[in-house]
Amino acid sequence: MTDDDPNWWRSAVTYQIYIRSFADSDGDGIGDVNGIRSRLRYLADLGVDALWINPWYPSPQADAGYDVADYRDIEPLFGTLGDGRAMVDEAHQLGLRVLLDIVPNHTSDEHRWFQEALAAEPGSPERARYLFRPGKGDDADQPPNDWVSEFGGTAWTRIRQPDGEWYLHLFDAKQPDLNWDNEEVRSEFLDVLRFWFDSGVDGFRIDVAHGLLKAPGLPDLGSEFKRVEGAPPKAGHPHWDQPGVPDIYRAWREVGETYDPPRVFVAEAWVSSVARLADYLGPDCLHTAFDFHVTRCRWDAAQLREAIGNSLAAHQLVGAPVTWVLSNHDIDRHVTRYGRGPTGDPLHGRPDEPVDIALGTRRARAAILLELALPGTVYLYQGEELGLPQVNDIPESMLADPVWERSGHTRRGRDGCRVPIPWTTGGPSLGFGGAAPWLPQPADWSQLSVEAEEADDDSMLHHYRKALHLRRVLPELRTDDHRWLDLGDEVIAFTRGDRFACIVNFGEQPVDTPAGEVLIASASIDGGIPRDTATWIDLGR
Ligand code: TEU
Repeated sequence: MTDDDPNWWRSAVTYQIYIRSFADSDGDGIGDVNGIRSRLRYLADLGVDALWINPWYPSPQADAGYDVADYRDIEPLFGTLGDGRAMVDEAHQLGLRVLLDIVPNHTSDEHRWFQEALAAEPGSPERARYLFRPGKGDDADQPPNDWVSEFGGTAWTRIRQPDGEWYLHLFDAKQPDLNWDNEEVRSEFLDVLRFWFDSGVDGFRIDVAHGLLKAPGLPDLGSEFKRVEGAPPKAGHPHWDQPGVPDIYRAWREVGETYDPPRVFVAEAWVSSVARLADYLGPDCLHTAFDFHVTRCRWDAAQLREAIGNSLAAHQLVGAPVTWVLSNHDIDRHVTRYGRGPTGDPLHGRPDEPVDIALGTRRARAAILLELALPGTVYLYQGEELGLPQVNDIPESMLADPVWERSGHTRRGRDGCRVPIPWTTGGPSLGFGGAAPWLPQPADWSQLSVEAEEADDDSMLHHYRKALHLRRVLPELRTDDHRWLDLGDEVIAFTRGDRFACIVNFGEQPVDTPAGEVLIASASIDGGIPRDTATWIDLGR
């Protein structure tokens, strides 16, 4: 590894690899570990510090690998443990850290534990690893409570065994929730962490980190906590962000700290406020947690300024860096989000909603400069460096996200942000590998391919590379220092240290460019900084 700084995670830029869709080495239409290995040089050249790889464990793939059947191996579709170890070593040689994705809220129904639970009696230790309950009603044929699956429908499924118990699944029926009040579950996951840490993995992204504990007695949601599409869960929710969840991670941190260098964590926690998020963070708990409050903002100066300010303040109280994210594999790509109108679910649009892609792309170029200039750590989602938009016209017969079926075909799900990466301008899968990728790529993605963007100095790819390399060499961007500049309501502006300024104009009126050296701009700033444009200036003081 090139850099021994134990605080690397405080300002790192991490690139999210959605393994199914990144690079396919064996031509079966699904990305794999050796595909990642073949593109490590590209990632190092891009200028990122670390990689986060979505789940690669053996899995029936009912939810693209978030249904784990064995936490200590690699899915044969993706490769072997040997391939995984080689990938981690090769990444390290290029100075890239590697985070895996751990899925503690639920297993696959094909996990050995769930199979043992089905074979065992109600009340047995095998059933106690999950959340089995008798049904309601005279025939026990009603679900035990009114909880709903994130993907649609009830969160309970009745088993076919004669005892007819029901089990809880906050996601797909093939993802039974574990019982985190059970000591065996807790110690098993500590052991899984050690398994991967021992093989050199640098840390974990924690899936559904806010979901592990459920309120005692599993009370109904009622009207108060009824699920609202696109809204964060309210405080006091019976199965999200229960008190006691952060304590689970204190034990995880202790395990991470026994390694040299210490291993790190980032939580995926959808909670009611950034203050609640901060509860998961600190020197004896998790290092970082994605800040989805800012992700949820529209391209609006007031909304963004307020959310950024709240995040910085809440994280400062616990001494943790903010973790900024524009896109991931669960939400619509931000080129598309920022090209939509000002109403509707900010993260998941309707597929027929009008989108101005040119506008969204212009804003995305500005957004990355805003994000990379803030104090904290940043996650990029594969393909955002190419400016890929959401794909809204995948044929229904090809939709693979369980959301499509579980919602009774009312929500198309998340496949539109998971379409395989275009690497080349030609070839059957634009260089992804093989003839038929698992999701079809739009024909015009040839122009958004790595090859096409390499050849165009003004491309999104060159813009990202330039910004990432600048971020590396500007020491003030690795400090906590951040001061707002007041350039009017329609402008977000701040300094870092004595001479660095970031200015983003959201308003119609161009903003005067301050005296100094322009380090980078998201569009031409001759004649002032126009609307939807960001720039970094060295004020030279
Ligand atoms: O997502 C968890 C989760 O809560 C999301 O469903 C979230 O509510 C939604 O995407 C907000 O738009 C994680 C993974 O990232 C996702 O891919 C998995 O499907 C899910 O967990 C189950 O493991």
